[in-house]
Amino acid sequence: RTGGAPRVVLLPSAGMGHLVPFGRLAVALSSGHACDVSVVTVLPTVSSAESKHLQGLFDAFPAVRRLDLHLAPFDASEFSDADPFYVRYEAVRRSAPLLGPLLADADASALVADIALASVVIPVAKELLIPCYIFFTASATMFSLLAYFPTYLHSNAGHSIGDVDVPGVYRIPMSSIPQALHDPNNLFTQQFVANGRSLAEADGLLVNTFDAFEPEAVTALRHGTVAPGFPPVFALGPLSPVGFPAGEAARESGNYTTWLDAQPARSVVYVSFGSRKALLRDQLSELAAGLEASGCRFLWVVKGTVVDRDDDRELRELLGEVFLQRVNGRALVTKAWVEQEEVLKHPAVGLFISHCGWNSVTEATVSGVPVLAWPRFADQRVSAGVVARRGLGVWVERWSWEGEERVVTGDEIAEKVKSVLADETLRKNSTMVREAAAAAVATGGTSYRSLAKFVRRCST
Ligand code: BUP
Repeated sequence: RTGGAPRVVLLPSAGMGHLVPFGRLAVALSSGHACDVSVVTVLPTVSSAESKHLQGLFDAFPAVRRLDLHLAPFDASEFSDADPFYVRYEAVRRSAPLLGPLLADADASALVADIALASVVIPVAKELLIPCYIFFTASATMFSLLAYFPTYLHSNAGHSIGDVDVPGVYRIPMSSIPQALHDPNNLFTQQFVANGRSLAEADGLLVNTFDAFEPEAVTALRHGTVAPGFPPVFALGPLSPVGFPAGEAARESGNYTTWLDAQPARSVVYVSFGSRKALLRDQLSELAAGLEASGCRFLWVVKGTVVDRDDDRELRELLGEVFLQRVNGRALVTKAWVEQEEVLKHPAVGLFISHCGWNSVTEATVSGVPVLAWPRFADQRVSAGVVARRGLGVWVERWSWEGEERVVTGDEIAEKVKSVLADETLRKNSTMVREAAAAAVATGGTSYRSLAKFVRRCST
């Protein structure tokens, strides 16, 4: 090695929920801590949103290098029923041996890999004597579940999954355990367990959270209470939104910024269920009815299908021309990508109806916008629990999640939206969360120190 700045290679996996925080980490390390950063771009990308996001990152931050990894041929037919993202994780996992030459060429002093790839990537890095760090892009609470899950399964052998009491953290109710984990044969469960088992072999673990937001989980992970022999844990969030030039996204969605500028302060309900899952038709209609009946202004990012590349059905077909005309003016409904970090920072936005993807939660902590949590699948109920526990938002636990038949009615949604938007205590609490998030990343704050400590370790 030639010395100088640490050469850190970042290896994200698929899905905007993973790519976005990796991009933020790349910028924090490169611009904020003078590291020499490369980001592995796994080709082909899954969706146009991913390609655009990566291109935006490399264009805006030319110091961040791009390393292309072409996936090895992969027969996906055995996983025809699985979620396309889990299949993608599997494809990247099976291409892990191709990483060796890439890391050697980059003369990497550290690899930071996505949690979805942990168990296959750690051995590759070890063989090259490159320290391997694992970045968990969801909550520390979910991370603690992942770390404890292999032990739980062992002690629970022969029984179906129940509440999981994570040592040192708290009891995660059965109803909040991601749907896939109830099935031991699910592809995701197999990856989850393998990755959980491998964590002790990593050189360190990075989490996009901050101590004051998830004190139980961060402390228990750090102290090895969740699982023994744990490597150091760096809680370095909320990673700052990077703010690529919004150009194309803004054009595509009919210039939502201009519309927001024209709305009164804190009057707009921003609605987004993330980039991955569409609501079922019946629920979509009730949500539309509820938003309309609430009488509130709203900006709604609608998803029609699972992977946005295929997301070409017209809004009219999804929601009906008549609805769109009725709400025209007081609402902006779009199927295009919006720059959510900008939306949440806009003074007109007063409430965020969110699926509680972890990035959305961290962005809400940065902006201090109160959340009406409506988790839909995966780790989102665990995240909604954190949101409610810390007073960033409200979670109506009985509202349905994927796989449940019950449809939440428009009337119920309308009542809740009105009351939460008017809730002054909630607004005060969410402001306090915003202040705590800002303090964590400010010079000398807990997350600031964690990131600096991580960089020091990469330098040695
Ligand atoms: Br949709 C959408 N604009 O229009 P999450 C999302 N985002 O900027 P998810 C936009 O994508 P997983 C849009 O700000 C967040 O950073 C949003 O990540 C951004 O949820 C990211 O919130 C979405 O973690 O991913 O997409 O469901 O479930 O994998 O966490």
